[in-house]
Amino acid sequence: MIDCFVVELLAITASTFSIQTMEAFSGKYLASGEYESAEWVILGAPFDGTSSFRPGSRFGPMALRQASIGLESYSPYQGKDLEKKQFADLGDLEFPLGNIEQTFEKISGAISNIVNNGKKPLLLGGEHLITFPSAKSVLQKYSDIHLLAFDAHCDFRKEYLGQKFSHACTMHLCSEIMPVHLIGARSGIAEEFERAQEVCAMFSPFNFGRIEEALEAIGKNPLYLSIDLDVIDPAYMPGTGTPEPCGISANEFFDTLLWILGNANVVAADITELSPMLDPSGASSALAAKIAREIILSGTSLHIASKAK
Ligand SMILES: [Mn+2]
Repeated sequence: MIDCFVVELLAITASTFSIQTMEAFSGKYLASGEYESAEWVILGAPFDGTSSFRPGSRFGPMALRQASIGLESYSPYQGKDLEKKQFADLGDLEFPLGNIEQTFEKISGAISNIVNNGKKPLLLGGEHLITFPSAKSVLQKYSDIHLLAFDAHCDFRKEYLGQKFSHACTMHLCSEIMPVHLIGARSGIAEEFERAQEVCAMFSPFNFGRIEEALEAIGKNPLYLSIDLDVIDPAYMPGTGTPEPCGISANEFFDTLLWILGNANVVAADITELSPMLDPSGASSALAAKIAREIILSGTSLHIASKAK
């Protein structure tokens, strides 16, 4: 039986997009699938309220879905097809603009419902701050959860511009409640790097040098996978609010993502910081949609023996 939470979200989806638009998306992400049988559940969190440089990630979830029109449902990487996979898209949450506390409550309520129904949430940002209320809710269900985060930025400030709840504090907030493995950070103030080194269960700055170590430490514990898209070099991912040069390539990221999906017990994930209006070519949204496809297709039956080189 569909609970009130789902009905509310579907109502938001239906009222936000015309029938014609929804049909145009059919077969891909938006409003697709049935909640009851879904393993992965997509949910949009269009929040960019603390973005300090270039806002716009609130348009990320819809751009990712729109890019999925041009995406094949079949993944040659995993040998699986979305059409044979049980997943659902619940549309976007609706936030009270400017109210972080209520935004957190909405995210927490929705994510708690999804995990308590035995499903895996895939939250689409929005800015990276949405990871905190989401991961905190997943922690209520999985007390031994680890967070593996990809991000060009440390996000290890205790406060930023007078705010404790800021995108620049996300990893600091998460590290206070669960083991954090931070991969790819190459920007931050000295104190952030020091704290990340000291506090993180695993800190692999600049690249994926210590990713295998991280996976070993995580083992079969439940894993929350958080992908801030700016970890990928802006040459491949220009559509993001705070681009940070000297990142990893899209291929490197993709290989590592597939390896993680095949070898870790991923129970929740998010994809954040897609700011589509900063990349009119659509390439950034296409990459985000492709990443989402691989996450949705992952599951217990997937097996990749070794990391692709
Ligand atoms: Mn970032």
